[in-house]
Amino acid sequence: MCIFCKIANKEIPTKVVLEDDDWLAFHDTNPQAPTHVLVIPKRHVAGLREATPEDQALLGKVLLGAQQVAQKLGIGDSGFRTVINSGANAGQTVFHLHVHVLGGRAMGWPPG
Ligand code: D5M
Repeated sequence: MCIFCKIANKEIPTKVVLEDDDWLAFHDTNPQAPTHVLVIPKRHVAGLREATPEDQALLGKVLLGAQQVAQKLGIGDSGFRTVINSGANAGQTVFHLHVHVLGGRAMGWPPG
């Protein structure tokens, strides 16, 4: 079982921010901003490249979960960044779909 499936199943402890039946949000252990949370579907989807039309509703729920996280942690007004790394070249290291929610500082563009 992949590491984020274990987190979703509560087999690995993590700092949960929010969750519902379909998704879980938890603090990233290697934060790249003052606020850095990951939102994952509880059902395993390897990444955005592997998502199918059957995952459409789930993807929407995960994105709205990211919105809720930003509101709860107080970065909704100042602004926040959402990132999905897809594939090794983009920096994906965990092959269970996750949305990074980053905030609490000004962001540069383009990303590195
Ligand atoms: O992002 C994968 C992210 O997952 C990276 O920022 C570290 C984080 N990570 C890895 N293991 C854990 C655990 N156990 N808890 C919380 N966060 C974790 P990627 O886009 O794949 O590079």
